[in-house]
Amino acid sequence: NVQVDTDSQIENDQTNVVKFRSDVLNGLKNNPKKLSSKYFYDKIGDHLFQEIMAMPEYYLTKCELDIFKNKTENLTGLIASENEPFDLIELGAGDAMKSTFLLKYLVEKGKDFTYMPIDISGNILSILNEKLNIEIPNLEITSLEGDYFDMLDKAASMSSRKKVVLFLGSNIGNMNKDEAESFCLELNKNVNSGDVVLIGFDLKKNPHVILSAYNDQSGTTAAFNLNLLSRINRELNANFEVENFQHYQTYDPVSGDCRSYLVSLKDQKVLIENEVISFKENELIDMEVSRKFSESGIVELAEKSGFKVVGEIKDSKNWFVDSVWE
Ligand code: AVI
Repeated sequence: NVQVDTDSQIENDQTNVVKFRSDVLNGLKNNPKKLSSKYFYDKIGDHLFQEIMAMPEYYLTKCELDIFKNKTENLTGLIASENEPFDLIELGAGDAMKSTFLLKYLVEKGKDFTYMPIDISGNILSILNEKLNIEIPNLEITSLEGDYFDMLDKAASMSSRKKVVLFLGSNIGNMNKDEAESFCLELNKNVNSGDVVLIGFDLKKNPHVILSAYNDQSGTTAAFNLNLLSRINRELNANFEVENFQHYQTYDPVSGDCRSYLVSLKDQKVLIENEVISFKENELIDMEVSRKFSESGIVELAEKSGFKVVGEIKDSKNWFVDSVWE
């Protein structure tokens, strides 16, 4: 059994590297050059993201934590008001720092539910499992390791109870408009009427507040972006000289798009395996979008993907919203 797991893990890693290589090479042949922020999260990237969440400028995590910690009763009223048993499925659960407050409350109130964290990382899931077993001994947990939609499918095949699906942290903001729409459409296909979806959105607000969250004094967001070049060096045998690139952040308060770029500081050539990629001085790599929403933008996204907004909870500053859809 162990052998089978190890073999399939190796196979998995190999498929991942092939996909990573082709995404990187295709993205760098684009005009403007582009890398996908989904690749920010290797071990070092995970660590840098933890540091970002702890920075004074990065308000998003604190706001959503305020909702889960201080508005738990409200939240429960929106997702589990009746006594019907349900599965609480969290997409990209990670360390479930915010949802743990909800889980504790639901168990205290004697709600009949199973927590189903979905994550691509089996390692993260086993750490989470251990942590929750200690913190909330009466919690029923079924961990699902893999792609969100494959695992939603698996969850549906395991039980026919009502589903409450959480997608927190403004992760939806890292998708462009089309990607967010197709993601929500796919989500819609994976739930039934009566099921509930709760999505965390970062709201438009004073543009200085938003820009500062991504243009921090400590340079952590810059390091987070530059780490992707180092990751490409490590995993794809490339030779980016990271000090020849500089982080540049923009925020457009009209569209709500907060974008990060890396600027090439000189004419340079980079070798990725046997391919040469040329950069002109000041040429950009488009790294990440973190979209900020208006209330009407959220309603529009819900309706375009076949959902209806049935409730919302904001943090005490009104900077972040957990929007509830059916
Ligand atoms: C994970 N995601 C919601 C973060 C965001 O705010 O877009 C990633 C991030 N990028 C820079 N800082 C944080």
